[in-house]
Amino acid sequence: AQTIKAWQDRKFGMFIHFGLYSIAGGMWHGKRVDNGYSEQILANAPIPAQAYEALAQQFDPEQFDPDAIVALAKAAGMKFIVITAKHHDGFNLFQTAQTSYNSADGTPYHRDVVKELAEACARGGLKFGVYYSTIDWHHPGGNTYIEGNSNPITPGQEAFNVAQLKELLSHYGPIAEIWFDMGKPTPAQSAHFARTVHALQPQTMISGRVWNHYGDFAVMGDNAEPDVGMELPWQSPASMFPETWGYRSWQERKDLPGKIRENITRLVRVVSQGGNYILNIGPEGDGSVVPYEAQVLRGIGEWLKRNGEA
Ligand code: FUL
Repeated sequence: AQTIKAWQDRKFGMFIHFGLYSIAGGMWHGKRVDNGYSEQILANAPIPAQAYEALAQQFDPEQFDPDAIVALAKAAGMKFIVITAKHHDGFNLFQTAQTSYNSADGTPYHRDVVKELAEACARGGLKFGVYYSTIDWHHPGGNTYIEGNSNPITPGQEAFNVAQLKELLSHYGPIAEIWFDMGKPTPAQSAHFARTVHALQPQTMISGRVWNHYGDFAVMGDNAEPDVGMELPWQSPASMFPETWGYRSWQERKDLPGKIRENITRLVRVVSQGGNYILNIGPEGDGSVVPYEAQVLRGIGEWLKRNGEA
């Protein structure tokens, strides 16, 4: 079982935002959607629910290579990976009995992405975690994207989430951390989610975005760092371009050396204050890692090696 110290000592990890939105890549009907994050394009475009769901029929990421992603994370000096098991759109990257809207049962890919990455992490010696949105724009009777990200969670949705949490904590080996995100649970709901996780895996670190003080670690705002000393273990979630976490085909990716330096600086600043730094990649719809993002990661890893880490 991991200790909190072991979690803190990992310091640097990879976040992966990947899902149906990666296929859209920040474009809808040939137009750039530039308001909001591209992983939330369903809400931002907005895209009619049925048209968005139809993206599942195009989900066939042949270039998604879990072992290569693990190797890349290791080359960067990262010690863990967290992937979006379910984002706000409600599409699942794992086989779940709760809905066929998942990569294994509802797409031509027919594969459990979470499982394959979990196994690759185990093979490569990295810790594995999942991002899990407690709101779900696909859930019947749940929150709709018109309402936004921070809505009450209906009792039906609470039950659905708890059933999925049981699956995630039972079928994928040790889950180092679960990155709950968004939604506006009641204290009883936050407690229910946390209890469900810890009943199955007491060592799993729960993110503060389960809310109501049920988290094991604090998550800073997106791309933010604390300005006061922290009591809880904490993590700073970072994207290379703050405009998005999910793949955006038209993102300008310039000044690679500057981007590498910027991320080394952020990493060192976060780690020197006792935090841990989770840096995101947003693979393309076919599962390939954006070359620029891979180069940034390799650049950080080279610097860490030259400076005696990793
Ligand atoms: C946010 C989410 O709403 C974003 O889409 C993204 O997942 C980020 C890491 O957390 O709050």
